[in-house]
Amino acid sequence: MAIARPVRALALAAMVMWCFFIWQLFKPTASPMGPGGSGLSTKERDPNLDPTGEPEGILTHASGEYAPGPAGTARIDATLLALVRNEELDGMLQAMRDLERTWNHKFNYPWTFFNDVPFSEEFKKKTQAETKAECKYEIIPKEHWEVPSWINNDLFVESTKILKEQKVQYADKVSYHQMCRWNSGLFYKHPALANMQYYWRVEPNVHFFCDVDYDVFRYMQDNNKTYGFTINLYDSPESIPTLWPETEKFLAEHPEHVHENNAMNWLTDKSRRPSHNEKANGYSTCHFWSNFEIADMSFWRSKPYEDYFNHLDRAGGFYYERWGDAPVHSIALGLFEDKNRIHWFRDIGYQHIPFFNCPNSPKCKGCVTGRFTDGESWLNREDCRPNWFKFVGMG
Ligand SMILES: Nc1nc2c(ncn2[C@@H]2O[C@H](COP(=O)(O)OP(=O)(O)OP(=O)(O)O)[C@@H](O)[C@H]2O)c(=O)[nH]1
Ligand SMILES: [Mg+2]
Repeated sequence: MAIARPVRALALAAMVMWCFFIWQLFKPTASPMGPGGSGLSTKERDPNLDPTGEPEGILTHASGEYAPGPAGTARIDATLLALVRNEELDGMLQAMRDLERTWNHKFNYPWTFFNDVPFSEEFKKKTQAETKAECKYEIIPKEHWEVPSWINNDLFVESTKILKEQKVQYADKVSYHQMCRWNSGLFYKHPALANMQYYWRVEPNVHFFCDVDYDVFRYMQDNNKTYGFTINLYDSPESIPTLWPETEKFLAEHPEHVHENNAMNWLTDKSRRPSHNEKANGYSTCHFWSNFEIADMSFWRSKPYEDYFNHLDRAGGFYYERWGDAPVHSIALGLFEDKNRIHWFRDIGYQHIPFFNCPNSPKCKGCVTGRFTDGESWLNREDCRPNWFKFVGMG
């Protein structure tokens, strides 16, 4: 029986609408980066969409020399490192499972866990059960964790009220300030790390998606890298209004610390997000998202960084504002290190809610290639990688 033409047209229109609807649901989220912040500008292509393999340079692949225990000879002085609370055990186990599956079961680098209170027996037993590698459980010395003597408590309470009004997250949680300060300038002074040079920072609940078959610590050492990141973001300027002005004061006192091949233009860019630069008084707010870090502690232990951290610490902004270890580390690296020694680990698939680094590689499972966030679309504006690529490159 023939179907009337209007009915056919209607069916066709319905089919087109249905296809459009399905496409909208499943299309990959493009990574975002236009100046107004609503998606990639037409000139910018997300490099995560390009096929990604192992990095160039000297690589050491897994071998029998990485067997667990003292027999392993190929490992260098490096550790996986996590500051974590007993209550976060499940999230830690999940993060460990991901990293052991994709990387560490091949290399068996030790894990070092840090806490401001003793780890529970359950925490120790269950984390050790996730790995063949050695696990160490360390308490942070009081003098590294306590609020420093020069912080005025009344001023702190007043300041947090203002930060809260400006919607700065966690501003009134003392422990959050303590954590940021410890991660900025104290973790690498812990006696348990005295013989360690490199670390890979891991937080509870993060995800790793891609198999990595080379020793990332030896990659850092053999290719002269100081710091590796996966995600590069804008910060909330309200949390750091005087961080850049304090940095400028420090630079006036110590111009000798600035590296000739620095990333100053990435730190001070104004063109992409002018309002952030303005509110942060000259700092773009671009930073390496430090819940993921693979780095050489020699940099944190160097005189330029020691001087810089002490200056910031005395200025009080870890408490009177909410300076995070991410902008502090990033500003220091951008000023005092050769920018060619900073590496984008584009091949390490990673997620800390709500952002991803998800490369185009058959070695990755469980993340959508090129997806930057699975949260609200405005979060796409927070991606600062295009500036890093523009001013420094993708090495
Ligand atoms: N032992 C201990 N660990 C802490 C404390 N505060 C934070 N941490 C750890 O420090 C890391 C960063 O803290 P988060 O609360 O995740 O901070 P964040 O990543 O900025 O915030 P989210 O976006 O909520 O994850 C995590 O590994 C926490 O487990 C604390 O008071 N004690
Ligand atoms: Mg976190």
